[in-house]
Amino acid sequence: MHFTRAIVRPPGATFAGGITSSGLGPPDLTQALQQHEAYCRALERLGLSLTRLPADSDFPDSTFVEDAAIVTAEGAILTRPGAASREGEVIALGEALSHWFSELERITPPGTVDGGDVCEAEDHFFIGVSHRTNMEGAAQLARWLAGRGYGSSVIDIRRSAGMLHLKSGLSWLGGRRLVAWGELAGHETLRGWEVVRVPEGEEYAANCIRVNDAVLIADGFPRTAAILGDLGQNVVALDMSEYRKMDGGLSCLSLRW
Ligand code: CIR
Repeated sequence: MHFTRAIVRPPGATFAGGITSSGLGPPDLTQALQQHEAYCRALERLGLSLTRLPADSDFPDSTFVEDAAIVTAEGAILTRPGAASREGEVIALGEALSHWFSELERITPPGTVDGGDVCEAEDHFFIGVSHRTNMEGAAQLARWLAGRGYGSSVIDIRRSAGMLHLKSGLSWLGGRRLVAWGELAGHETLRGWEVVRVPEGEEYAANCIRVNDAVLIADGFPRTAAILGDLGQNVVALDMSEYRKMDGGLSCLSLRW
């Protein structure tokens, strides 16, 4: 789909108090804000109009807007994030999205879904069951998608070490092409898709986003950038160091449609 809009939200003063397992140390807020601005400018250069929500220090992880909603060409649904500290993030996203989507459904208890577990690939969605997204949430989302003409399949990543969300290890590059790392690249659910493997040691680069005629990837992963470049992709590399410290990737910093 051709993207024209995105919602973003910079990190707030409590950013370093968010959930993380990275062991990379605390993020530097000034640097994180600079990286956020560069990310926003890259989206704008690709033709997107941004809605910039104000930072909210009540929710340290609220810069990761992708987790609170799923937006498709056929409508949007609010999630119910799997981490208790993040549940309230949905309120601001719901308000913002209601300007464009009049009928906003939501994932309801006992279902939980983090948007980071939902990988859109044209008319098909891969839904990760993770420590954030449960079976019930995945089933609710699959039903909602089916009602809008989308297919879906579930991939259980609960035993995949180091993978917070499905999209930590899987991204869509357009057409039938995906990029993935590790065991996920060979997962039976991806049979029939062309899966580009991220080289060992560059796993973090598997979380990339195709935005119109470009692919945004994290800076510092030259082998992945070269592979994508050889495939004819217009690669734009962005410094994500401070978000990586908080287990965040490129995709989670925006909701795009
Ligand atoms: C969290 O653990 O929820 C945040 N610190 C990171 C969320 C990253 N979101 C994403 O990959 N979609």
